[in-house]
Amino acid sequence: MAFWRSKTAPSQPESGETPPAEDQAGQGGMFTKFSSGLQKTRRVLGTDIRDLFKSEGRLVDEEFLDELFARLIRTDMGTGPANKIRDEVAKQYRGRVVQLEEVVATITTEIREQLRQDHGGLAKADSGPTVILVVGVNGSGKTTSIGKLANHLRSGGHSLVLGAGDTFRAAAVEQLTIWAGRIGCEIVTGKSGADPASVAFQCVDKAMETGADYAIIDTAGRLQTQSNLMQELQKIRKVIDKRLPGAPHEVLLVLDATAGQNAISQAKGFSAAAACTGIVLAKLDGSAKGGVVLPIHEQFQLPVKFVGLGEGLDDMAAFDPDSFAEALFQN
Ligand SMILES: Nc1nc2c(ncn2[C@@H]2O[C@H](COP(=O)(O)OP(=O)(O)OP(=O)(O)O)[C@@H](O)[C@H]2O)c(=O)[nH]1
Ligand SMILES: [Mg+2]
Repeated sequence: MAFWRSKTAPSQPESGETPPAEDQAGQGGMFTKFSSGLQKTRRVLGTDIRDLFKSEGRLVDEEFLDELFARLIRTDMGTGPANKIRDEVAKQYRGRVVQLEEVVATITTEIREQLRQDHGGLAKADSGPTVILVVGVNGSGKTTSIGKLANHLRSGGHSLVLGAGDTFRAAAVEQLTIWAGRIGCEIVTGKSGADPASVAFQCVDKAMETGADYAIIDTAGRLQTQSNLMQELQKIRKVIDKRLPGAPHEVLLVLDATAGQNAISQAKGFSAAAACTGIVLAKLDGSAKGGVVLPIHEQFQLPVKFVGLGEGLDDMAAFDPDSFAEALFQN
């Protein structure tokens, strides 16, 4: 799994299977991308932790451990993950004078361990189109993330159909139509106010008819507490499954990283109602609360599949725990 780099979408679909761009890009690119995306979080975490040390090192005692804990919490990683890091630092260094680098190395390893996940990549249907449903609260970054994901898949030579399932706002359909035009892929839209489930059905239908590799369906933003709208998601799922049994293969929950701990209550509601299979953490670049990846991972057992690192079509990366952990402390 690796960061993907921009490639202009071909005007004609490439014939045959080309490995996705993410498989072709190097680790170095991914690290750079993460590193710039995590600038704000790093500013909080890196600076704060550096402040704990004097040039001659620092004795690891209760006071130091408490100060370390308080600084970790500021990144919105929550008490569970921060306590585990505190305990690990205590276990290794209590009563010793340590240097900054030693503690940072321990924290990085601990974060990496906590984020270890088995399956970060996108699911793939055994046959027929892979259907991806994208859900989340208002403004979390759903439509933009779909644009980025579609661009990535298209750049890898895949054919796809987008479904403008947010029929609530005309601007939403317009936004996705512009992305589709730029990327060079099909889009299915419904009339304003049309049943989003019918747009989802038609999108899957179109993907099957045209032999597309992927169908990606946008939905209107909703709150996890709006039970009628959450039921609507269930209806969308049901209708998709009716057209293509077993679909959707992925239900991606887009969370706004700037929401920090609030993103957790969102994830709770959505993962129960919409049977989410993975998370896209958007706007990590604009957030000083990137530590929220840890509790999300800890509490939901849902893999963080992608992170949004800007507003452009190329500003997305497949989530990689190693790069994430290292980028948090890079100067
Ligand atoms: N900096 C930054 N901005 C982002 C990112 N992803 C989305 N945005 C911005 O966030 C705003 C909302 O993004 P949308 O994609 O429209 O969000 P949405 O979830 O589709 O919104 P609704 O359809 O209204 O619910 C836009 O201004 C995007 O440009 C990201 O990764 N980084
Ligand atoms: Mg939208």
